[in-house]
Amino acid sequence: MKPDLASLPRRHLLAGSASALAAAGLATFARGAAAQTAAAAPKPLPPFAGWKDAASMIVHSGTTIETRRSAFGNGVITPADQLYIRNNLPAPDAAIVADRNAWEVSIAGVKNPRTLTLAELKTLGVESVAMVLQCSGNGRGFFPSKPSGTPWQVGAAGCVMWSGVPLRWVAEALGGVADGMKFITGTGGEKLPAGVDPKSVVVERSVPLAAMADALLAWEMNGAPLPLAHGGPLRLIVPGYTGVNSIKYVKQLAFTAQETDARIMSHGYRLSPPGGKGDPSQPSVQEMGVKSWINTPTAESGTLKAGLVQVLGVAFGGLNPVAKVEVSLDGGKSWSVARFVGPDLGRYAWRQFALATKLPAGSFVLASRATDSAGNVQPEQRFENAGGYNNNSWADHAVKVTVA
Ligand SMILES: Nc1nc2c(c(=O)[nH]1)N[C@H]1C(S)=C(S)[C@@H](COP(=O)(O)O)O[C@H]1N2
Ligand SMILES: [Mo]
Repeated sequence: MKPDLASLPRRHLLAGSASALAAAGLATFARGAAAQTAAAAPKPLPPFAGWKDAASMIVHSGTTIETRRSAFGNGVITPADQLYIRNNLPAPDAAIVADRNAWEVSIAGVKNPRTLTLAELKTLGVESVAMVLQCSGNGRGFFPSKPSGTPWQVGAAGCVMWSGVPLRWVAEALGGVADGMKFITGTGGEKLPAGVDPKSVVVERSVPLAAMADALLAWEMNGAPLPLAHGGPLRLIVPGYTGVNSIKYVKQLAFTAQETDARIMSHGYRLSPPGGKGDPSQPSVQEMGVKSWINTPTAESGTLKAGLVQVLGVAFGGLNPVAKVEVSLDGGKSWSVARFVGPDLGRYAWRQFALATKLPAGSFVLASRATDSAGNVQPEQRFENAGGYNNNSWADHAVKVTVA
């Protein structure tokens, strides 16, 4: 059946931004969207991210900006101007992207350690990988315990096409990884505040050496030079791992025998029990788990018109490709397999999914549940932890909609 345009819910016909809706005089829609913002009056974008599409973003702070749930489109790749930003430290001065090719990264823990410019890196080769970049705390906003940290909903994530040189080619060009090295340790190029122990603030993370298989030193994002806000001129990309491991403005890349003792590694991003504090004895937040969520319709969609509805969302598996997505229209009592939409950009990318259904008048709790290729199923409940990390609960990501 070909849908009749006149019978389609209005969200298909209008830009979904609060400002566009307000301009169109649809106050009820705009109120729903405004309720999603952290504060009553939306905060402006900070200057270094002023080029973002303001209507698509929720500005939590000058260094934490998320994509609105209603702003995710149906193409696989998240446009740069809608991608979230998370900075632990103020971003470096824009001067570092004035002469990109002159950026230097020191490579250590190889047989022939040395410093390479971006121009030199570019001579070693190029590859592209589509990867979900997701903050470890994405979904923290759904923890009833209200852990400290940004209360991200779904939008501290995006699917990005990164281009750069595979890390293994860089290592090979420098004689190979030195003996006994077990980790890849990347260091961010921010200027550190004076008068504090650098280890307490530096953005420096270690991932297991196995992550080298698909890691890149990337200078392009979605086919354009990497913006400063996303780590330009050069960024370490670690597919399948949470965002914190993809070090922006990377100035040192070291193969190391131990994990870094930087605080962001030793105490930050640890799965500690509720009420506790992170310490090195607890598991580190590293590989991403299987996860999905619905982006259309959502609570922001307002009252839907009874009839044909397309339930749309995204699903990914972390280190494994996503194999299946099921959608429930009754809060998880029964499930139907959704269809994948668009091209498969590989195991680290997300898949868009769609389930066409007809909804009668009433209230519905829509949920999605993904399964990866290894058979891991997105859990109903979040794993409780003090930091509010790794929330892949399908129940937390369910949406209530009203149909009239
Ligand atoms: N140098 C550096 N790299 C960094 C960070 C940072 O503050 N500095 N933040 C990390 C975190 S916590 C996340 S979630 C991602 C965010 O990437 P984005 O801002 O490009 O979305 O970058 C990671 N890499
Ligand atoms: Mo993050």
